[in-house]
Amino acid sequence: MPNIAREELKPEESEQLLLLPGGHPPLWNHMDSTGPVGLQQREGAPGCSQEGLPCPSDSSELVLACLQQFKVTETQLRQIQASLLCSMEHALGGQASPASSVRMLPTYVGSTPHGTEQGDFVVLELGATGASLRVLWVTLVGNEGHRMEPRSQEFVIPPEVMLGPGQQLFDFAARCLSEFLDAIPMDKKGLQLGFSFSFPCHQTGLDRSTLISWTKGFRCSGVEGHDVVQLLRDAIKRQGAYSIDVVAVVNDTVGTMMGCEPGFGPCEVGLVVDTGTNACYMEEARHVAVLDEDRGRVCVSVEWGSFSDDGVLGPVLTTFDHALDQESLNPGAQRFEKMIGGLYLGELVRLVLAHLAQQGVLFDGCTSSALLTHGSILLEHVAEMEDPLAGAARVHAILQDLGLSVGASDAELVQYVCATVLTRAARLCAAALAAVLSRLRHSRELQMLQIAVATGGRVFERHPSFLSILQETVKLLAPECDVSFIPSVDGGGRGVAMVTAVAARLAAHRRLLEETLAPFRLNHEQLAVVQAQMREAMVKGLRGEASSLRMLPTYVRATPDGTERGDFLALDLGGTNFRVLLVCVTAGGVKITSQVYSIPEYVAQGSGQQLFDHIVDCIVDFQQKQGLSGQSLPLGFTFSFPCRQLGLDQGILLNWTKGFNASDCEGQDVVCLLREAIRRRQAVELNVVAIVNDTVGTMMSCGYEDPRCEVGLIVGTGTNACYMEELRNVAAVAGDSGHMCINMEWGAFGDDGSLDLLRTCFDANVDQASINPGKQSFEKMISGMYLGEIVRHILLHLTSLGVLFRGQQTQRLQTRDIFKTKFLSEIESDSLALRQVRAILEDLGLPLTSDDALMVLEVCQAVSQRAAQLCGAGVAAVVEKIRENRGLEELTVSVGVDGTLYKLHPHFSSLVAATVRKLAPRCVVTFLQSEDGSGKGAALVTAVACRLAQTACV
Ligand code: 0WK
Ligand code: BGC
Ligand code: BGC
Repeated sequence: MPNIAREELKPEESEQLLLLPGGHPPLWNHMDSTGPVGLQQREGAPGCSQEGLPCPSDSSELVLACLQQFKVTETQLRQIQASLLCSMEHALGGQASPASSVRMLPTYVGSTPHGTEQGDFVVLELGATGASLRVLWVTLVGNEGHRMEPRSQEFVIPPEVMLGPGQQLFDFAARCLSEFLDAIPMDKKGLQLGFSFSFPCHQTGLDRSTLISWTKGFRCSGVEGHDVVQLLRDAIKRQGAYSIDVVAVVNDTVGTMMGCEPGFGPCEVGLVVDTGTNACYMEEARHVAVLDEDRGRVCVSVEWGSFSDDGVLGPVLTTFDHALDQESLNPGAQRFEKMIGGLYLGELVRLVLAHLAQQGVLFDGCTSSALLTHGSILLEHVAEMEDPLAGAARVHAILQDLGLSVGASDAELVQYVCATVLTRAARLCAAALAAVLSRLRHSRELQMLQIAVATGGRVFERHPSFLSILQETVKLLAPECDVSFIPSVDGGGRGVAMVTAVAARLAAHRRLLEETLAPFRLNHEQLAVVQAQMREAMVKGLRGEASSLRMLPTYVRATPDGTERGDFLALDLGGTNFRVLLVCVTAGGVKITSQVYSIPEYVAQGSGQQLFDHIVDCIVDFQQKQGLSGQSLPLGFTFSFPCRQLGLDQGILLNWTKGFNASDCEGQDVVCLLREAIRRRQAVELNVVAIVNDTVGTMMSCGYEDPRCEVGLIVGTGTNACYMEELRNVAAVAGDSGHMCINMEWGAFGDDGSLDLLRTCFDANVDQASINPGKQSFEKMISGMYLGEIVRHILLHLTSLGVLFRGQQTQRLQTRDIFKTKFLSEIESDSLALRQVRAILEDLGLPLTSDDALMVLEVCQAVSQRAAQLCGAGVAAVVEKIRENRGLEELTVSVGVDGTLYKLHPHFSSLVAATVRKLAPRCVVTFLQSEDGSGKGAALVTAVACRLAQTACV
């Protein structure tokens, strides 16, 4: 090798040169003052620039000047490392990054392989190795099994396919797939394919990936901006030879990382230097802004090929790099890749050789059309020529094939050029890798990082010096990282199969999830049937015929007209809380003072006497606190259970619901039970004037503000509705004019089996476990007391299928009522990120992954959506009945609503309204959320009764 006189270099430069790692001869040491040994005087030849061949000393200057450009100093490498690291963190933060930045693309690969993956997978590799694609059949045998060698076949991609219409490229790929599979003597049913697509893509799932831009030698039309998995699926369908399920798309760096030999791993960085170059690594998910994750890691494809921060790259870009870029398919793009990728190294060498030949330094100043032809020197040529042993001979052979006559010193100089270009590529790649390693150490808050890097690509395979220079330079730039480089054994095919296995498992889980939730996804037809069945049951119930809807007259004939006045006591029993209220109705409005009291389960399920004595105790306590003791105010009793009312103050309890089961009450007049309890508690005067259902109380309470409010709806612990029916339609009450508020008790809708088509096994589980099996069917599909339990049973089922929580059934999840309905409202709230969903579930002691959290969210959404839609179908039946009762083309009506589920669930109310709009398009329905609960309504009913009683006395 020629050597260059030392005095030419700046002190720090010479110092650095000497430091060149790995014992590789520093480029210039061999250059003596006379320049490369071979640069002696040369005679003219055709195509040669005879005149003014440089004298030996000039030619070494020329060589030095030419190759000097490829020298990247340690300072420059550190600047590139720092700028690349900055660009990585910028892109991770989700800040819009200029095209010249790295892309940091999440790959949806959340864990390195845990070796349990098993099965046969087809892998299609496109783009990693330039003008060829490879198909592999990979058999994964899990931890135990003996490793099976993948079968593979390589297909050369014709240039016109690499530059033609995208459909042609994908059809070509599908044809290669079939040709490969035709030769495989295996069972080819249920084939699952992993697509290794080595180009920058925005992934939105393991099997959804949109191509950002072509790189390397590809530029097919109609693909950028499209989902390449769909394009492949369409091509396979067009090919029609095999039904192949494309379950995962993977960047080649990810395949390389995932294919890391178990004994060495896990590798958490994948580095590819083949035609192109790129790396991926396992980043902390919380640092990837586009993912709303706070736990675990996710593999990020850096796409450092697009790094070209002019500030730091400008100084190292040579005239040859600019020339290469100008003649490339994508000028201005992938500048960093074009200094490292195997597709470009050969071209850089060609450009340098052509330049040196034209300068008369090489080949006697002779060039050849082949030497001047783009792409005539390939990566493998550089590898062969650079080979320290056989290289010189190969130089002669290869360059003679290019029509050049190679002098003795030419060969050495050519090898020099190859080594120079390659060394720079390796050092730049090292700077980039050092940036990734620094990022990893930083994101894991480690002093020292010990890491395994999986390497893949023909530059590694063919240029052994590439790895050693890379290693040395990484040690220089990232001394706090202890890096072991693990060559990938099969170019990442196995790694892609690993990801495919994980994707296949997740896809199978998703299918099982969809199958499980499908019965909860009610379509318009099904909801219209529910509406029609409810309508029919309403009519039958009003006629007193057998119906699951009791349609109980409430003896409330009018909504308030605003003339009500006075102070009233009100009780509100049957919801989440038992409340005692003082309601003062004045011209200026209604003032409410209330106190919440609990009804312990042992009281709710104890004796009736105990329950009503507890109620009177609360009233007395309230009166004392409000200074009302001894006053006998008219009292309105909101009793939220099915009662057959014989009058405003007579209500026979038909059956308990919602977890109440006090004895000796069913079949009794609950007003009497209350009065007896009052009597038992001497010295208490209470005038029970009215008993109302909470739906009626809610309708009245909202009707006080909006006279069009003629429907009351409760969706809380239980569910029910009432509405103002034409008296003529109420068989149980005499009279043909005027209205009567009907308590539908729609909770029992379907108890006659009319909802069985919609009932799922999970509904049956919940019903079986309830204290009133076979009762309140509609309620048990809608209301807050049951939705959490339905979700819990679905989660148990999915866990038993291995879809959730890795199939581990936990004691907690088998505990009744452990999954509160309020969790649905919390989990489904838009403001909650998945991580908070996970926090709720972890509090339940559920060991879950982020996929689990996502699935639990979908289960909650399916259960609450069905509940809201069924509720909407019920309201649609009611408002349509009122519209038809009044023979109106269009009805404008308001619905007073109360209940924790309706009020707190983030989407329930809007889903109900949307369902009503679809099923009752001729009704304009306004939903009024009751602010004061039905206690106020009960007081207003009492006030109306008192007003009517007074006018009756007058
Ligand atoms: C508040 C009403 C009450 C009704 C309750 C229903 O004042 O009468 O029973 O809403 O909602 P829950 O408390 O069952 O969620
Ligand atoms: C692509 C990367 C790929 C790399 C190595 C680059 O051109 O943009 O996605 O990983 O080549 O094949
Ligand atoms: C009761 C109804 C009540 C509803 C809402 C149901 O369980 O049967 O009377 O209106 O819950 O609280």
